[in-house]
Amino acid sequence: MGKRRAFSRAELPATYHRSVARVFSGVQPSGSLHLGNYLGAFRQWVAMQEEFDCFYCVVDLHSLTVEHDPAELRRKTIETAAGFLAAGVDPERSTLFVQSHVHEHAELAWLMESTIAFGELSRMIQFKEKSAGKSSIRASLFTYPALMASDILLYDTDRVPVGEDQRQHIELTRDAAIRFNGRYGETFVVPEAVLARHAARVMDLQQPSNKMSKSESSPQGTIELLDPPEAVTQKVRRAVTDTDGEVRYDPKRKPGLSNLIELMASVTGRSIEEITSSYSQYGPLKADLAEALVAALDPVRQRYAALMGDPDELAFLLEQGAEKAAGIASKTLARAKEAIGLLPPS
Ligand code: ATP
Ligand code: LTN
Repeated sequence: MGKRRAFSRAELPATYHRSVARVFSGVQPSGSLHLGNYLGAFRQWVAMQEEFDCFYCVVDLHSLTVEHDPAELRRKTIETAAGFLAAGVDPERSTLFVQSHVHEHAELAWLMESTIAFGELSRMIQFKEKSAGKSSIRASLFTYPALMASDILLYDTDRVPVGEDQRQHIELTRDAAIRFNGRYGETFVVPEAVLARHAARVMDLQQPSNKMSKSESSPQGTIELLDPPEAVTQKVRRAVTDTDGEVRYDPKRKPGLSNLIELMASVTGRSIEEITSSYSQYGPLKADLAEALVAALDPVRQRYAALMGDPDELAFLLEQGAEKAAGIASKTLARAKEAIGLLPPS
């Protein structure tokens, strides 16, 4: 075990000098953005820009963990970045960048793999779900949480806004940071997950026991961020509910209806109680929900179209973002390499 060393003030994690908390989050460019990404993640990202120093990342290296097509990955990376901006991320206030443009992510991931145990990785639910029934599983799917820990720790992150499905990965990141700091001296800020109050886990509208997801969901069960109003309305109208006809929030017994109620609460800001007491039938609830979703998603769709019409501007923003991100990441990586015992170059 390495000898503990005290850091001079200049070397301490940046949080010790900061008055504003730092936020980091990421989305994979692995498919079309959907309502779960929007309500579970993006809306929090946008709200947090008001108060915090935010870093939002298209985590393209994570998309290499499952089968992929290179040309499609490049296209999705641009589309996902446009999706962040369309959802309201403001590049004047937040730093927006692509993970592979900042090489420190992959490098710190190796140090994280050397901090996290095989047993810990084996317990990750996402690994179990994504590897189930597959004949060929990439090694990176297994070590993925080490890369995610690296993403977060590189920026001395205090808060990580994510959907419920990522909670376990953030816990592992915290454990890794605490272990590293304990073994090698104070190096990383220990981050916290921030979950949306409602809709932290948006379910598939056709199979309400499954999470709405880019890669796994049914097309009719997934509302895409860019779905036109008619598609949104139709998908909500056809959402699977149950036959007892009572408007009641009960995720165990009435998963389909409870999902719709949660969506309504998330998109309108009304409480679950207020919603359940104002409807006695499913039809009107679905109609109002469709209308509220269309109103929320319409401006996003329009901004997206404008952004995709100006690829040079988007490329410029990503380049600027990567430069700023690298400035911070390189310092944290140097600190971590030195702490773990790697000889600094002379
Ligand atoms: P994939 O299916 O490829 O794993 P995904 O749809 O789960 O993709 P991610 O890129 O993994 O999306 O997640 C981006 C962000 O959106 C994360 O913060 C994640 O927690 C959140 N998120 C994803 N799906 C949902 C959902 N159904 N409900 C709430 N939040 C979600
Ligand atoms: N693993 C996440 C995406 C992700 C992320 C991150 C989220 C990669 N790195 C860092 C927050 C912080 C997912 O699959 N949703």
